[in-house]
Amino acid sequence: MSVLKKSSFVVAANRLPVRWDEQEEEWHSSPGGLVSALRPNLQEREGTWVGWTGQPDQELAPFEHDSIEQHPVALSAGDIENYYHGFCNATIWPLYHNAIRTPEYHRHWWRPYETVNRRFAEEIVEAVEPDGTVWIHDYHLQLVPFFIREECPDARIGFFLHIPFPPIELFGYLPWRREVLRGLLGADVVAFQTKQGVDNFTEAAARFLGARPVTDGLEHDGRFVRLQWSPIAVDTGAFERLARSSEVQAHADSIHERMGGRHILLGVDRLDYTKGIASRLKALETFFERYPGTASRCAVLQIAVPTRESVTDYVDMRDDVERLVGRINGRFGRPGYTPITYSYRGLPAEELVACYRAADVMMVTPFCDGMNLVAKEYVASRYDDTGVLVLSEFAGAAAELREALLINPSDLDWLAQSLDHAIGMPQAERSRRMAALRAQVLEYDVFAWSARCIEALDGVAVQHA
Ligand code: ADQ
Repeated sequence: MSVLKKSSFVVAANRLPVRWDEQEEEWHSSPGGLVSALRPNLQEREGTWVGWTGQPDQELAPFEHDSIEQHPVALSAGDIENYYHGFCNATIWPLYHNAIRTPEYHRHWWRPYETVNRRFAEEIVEAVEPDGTVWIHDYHLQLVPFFIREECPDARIGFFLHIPFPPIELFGYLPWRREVLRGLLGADVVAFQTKQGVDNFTEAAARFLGARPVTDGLEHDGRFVRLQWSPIAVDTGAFERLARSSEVQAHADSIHERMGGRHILLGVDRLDYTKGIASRLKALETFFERYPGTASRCAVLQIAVPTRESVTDYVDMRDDVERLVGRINGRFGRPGYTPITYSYRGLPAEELVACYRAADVMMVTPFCDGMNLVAKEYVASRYDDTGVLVLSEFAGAAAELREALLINPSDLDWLAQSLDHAIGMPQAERSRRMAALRAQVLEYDVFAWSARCIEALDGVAVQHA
């Protein structure tokens, strides 16, 4: 474990913000709002990012990319199986998403989760100055704050959970609930996407660990842990710039043309069971049945990004989604008209924004979602106050995007009716709603989000002084 230099600011996440390009044999930056939001801080403070490269058994020395020190953590094939696919994605992911799928509890997943979290903590301790700042991201690394605190009592430690923190009735099932809570409470600041997350965590920590709720946080083990509600956001300016570019405009026009000039209803999701894609398709079937006048003027574009393809639940879900698309197209299609165009792939940013520009209606209908950035990206791309966002009440984003057409994704009739409403919405109402949504994502973008989180962490220095 050779470290080039100690850093005063370390970010840790399961993945490094780079990926290896096999063909070009070089590292590329992964796209994403989180990296762009943190880049200025990381560069200014000569920061380090600790994470996994995405490849098994890759022992790499730290290296620099994009003016950020990259500090790889090696994971074996067994770690990937048990820590990542097992505990992270088959225990925590379903449990924290309201147990939409039944979480599995296995000791042979838990132990590797602990071991890998310890390894991350060791790498972080190697990388950070004793009184430096560490910002840990997401459910893969919930034990890391405690492990770092043991070694580095003067470090300022922040943790941000990107997914929901579940209600106590669900969290209580976790056989290792005390260990997870103790892990998180090693941080100085624990932040969540929604106020509900803060409330659920407070209740769980009080009940299962005896932590004492106080103003803005908890007292535990003689320490104050600040709890924060900081909804993540998008790089609104970057989306708007892309949306205004002539290439994207031209691409959006060509999508419109390909869809026969019809109104376009768009869905863009990772193909995950939390996102409610099958339910959305069933609601679209109802829409085509009940509102034939409106529906015949519409075409649906559903783009699903491949994800977790080795997991049975995800393979089954893909089959379900493709069967539903086939059924709807069989029932409502006719020569020259395919109601649903379905694509199973990730898109480059320009194509994604062209889809946002082409779409008259954006459908974001998860059963449960920490935030949902697609909803905010769509709004950021509608610089001319056009378009309608149909949004699930169960996305974290619904707390801020109140002028969307809010729906319950299980209520297929309501969703179908909302699609009809969205298409028929008078221009004035459409612009008023979108202008209000845009004001929200303009004022509170990903830079405001990271500044808010880092400010809370910097504030901790005063406590330690
Ligand atoms: P995700 O579950 O991955 O993230 P989401 O917030 O929707 O969900 O982010 C998806 C990202 O992938 C978006 O930036 C989107 O542009 C991109 N994407 C989706 N489909 C794509 C496609 N076909 N091609 C290219 N890109 C595509 C988790 C939580 C969320 C939380 C985020 C951030 O589950 O609730 O909002 O972290 O905290």
